[in-house]
Amino acid sequence: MPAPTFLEPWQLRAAFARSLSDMYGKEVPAYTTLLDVSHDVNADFAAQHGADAERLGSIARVTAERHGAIRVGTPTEMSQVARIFGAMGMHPVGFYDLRDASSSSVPVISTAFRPIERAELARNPFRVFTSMLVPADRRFFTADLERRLESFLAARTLFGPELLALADRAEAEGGLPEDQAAEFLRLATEAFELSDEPVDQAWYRELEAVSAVAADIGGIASTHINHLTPRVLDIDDLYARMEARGITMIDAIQGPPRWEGPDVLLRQTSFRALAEPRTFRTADGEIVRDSLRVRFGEVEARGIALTREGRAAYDAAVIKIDEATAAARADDPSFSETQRQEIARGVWQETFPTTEAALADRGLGWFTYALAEPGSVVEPVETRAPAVVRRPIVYEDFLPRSAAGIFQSNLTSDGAKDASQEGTDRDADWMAGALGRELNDPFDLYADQVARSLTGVAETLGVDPATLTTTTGAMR
Ligand code: OOG
Ligand code: NI
Repeated sequence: MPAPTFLEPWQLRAAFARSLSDMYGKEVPAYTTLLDVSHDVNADFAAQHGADAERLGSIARVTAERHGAIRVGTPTEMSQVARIFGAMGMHPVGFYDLRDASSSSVPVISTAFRPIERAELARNPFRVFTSMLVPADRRFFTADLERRLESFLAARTLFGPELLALADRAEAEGGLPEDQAAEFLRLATEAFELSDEPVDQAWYRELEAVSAVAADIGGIASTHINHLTPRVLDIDDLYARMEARGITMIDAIQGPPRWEGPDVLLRQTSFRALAEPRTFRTADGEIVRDSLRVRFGEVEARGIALTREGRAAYDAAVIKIDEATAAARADDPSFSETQRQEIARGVWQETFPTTEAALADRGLGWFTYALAEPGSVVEPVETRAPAVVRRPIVYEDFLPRSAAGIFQSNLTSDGAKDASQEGTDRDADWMAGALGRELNDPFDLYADQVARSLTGVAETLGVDPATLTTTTGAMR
């Protein structure tokens, strides 16, 4: 008998992303439509733009690329999620506080699990945006509701001991033999299926009055994948094609506007949550059929990762757009999304340069440097050393404001938020404590990638890395 194959973390990650996608496609048929349309958009874009289309990732990577979103209730559940994703070579990156980023009631803080090494990202970039409830936050929950919520959450088991034991083994041993890998993947996928256990109607509705997100997380005894997001190379084209198919998208594309310069960070949009049949247990113990709108379809286009300076410019631009939009809306009640996009494009033109070279020169975007391979198609770069090519780093993370927009646009109600109450402090250190692991800073990861690329090239050429960056020579 041949020795059983051993699956490494990246193989577990790739297999899990596929398995989750298959499961979600069966549960949410509109997701399959979204995948079909995404494929068409990417194929057409690649045909039109040739090698340029692959500047921010090979077609193979982009086609397979997904991010998922999940939501849990407690630090214990969060640390278990970290073990399961740890087995797949996915590490927590970034801290997002959505409590303030949204005008609706979104009482969660989040991180994203993803591969952090360049080579690992290239093998499979699967990432999962993971949110956890903050029941102690008095703006959302009274002391009494917090106590009942905590006891409900403490009584449930989202991830069984067998799944966690396999996860720990995979992490300790750098993978799993084939048969155990299959079992691990089966159990991990099952943990994120929608349960048909009856939902306690009174409990669910009580939480929903406070926050639809709180009800989704703490109103049921299981969890589920909330959405699975494919990546497209032209999100405006995708938006138009989905609407043409009769699928109503949310009003706006979140994030940067469409414009003539390089795409930065992340643009996202979604279709509204669908009513899915669910069973409920009423207060008299009767089982009734009803529906819940919790899961939706999201799609995204990724651009160049921004440095801290670039990100500050982005954040300032977003505030400017908001202020200009609010002023215009006050003057004209029929102010439209198209007009908002025009304002946004104007602000973008004032904020960001229209070329990659200028983004690099001004220290706004992250780029890696490599030796040009003889005979390869060298993209135009303006580094000092003629043999060196500069490539943009794709943004691998999320945007708190867009995430809040995605949450918010899919809520059935705004819920209730008492702004007069003091919020509960939660920060990256607190999240690291809940996870029981180091929380990576996204900026550090990008900076590291740049530094390593520069050192590698400089060593080969026998020069100082600072001479390799931009025409102005500034090393960022
Ligand atoms: C997460 C919403 C945020 C994104 O892509 O920004 C998100 C959720 O709905 O659980 O997925
Ligand atoms: Ni998402």
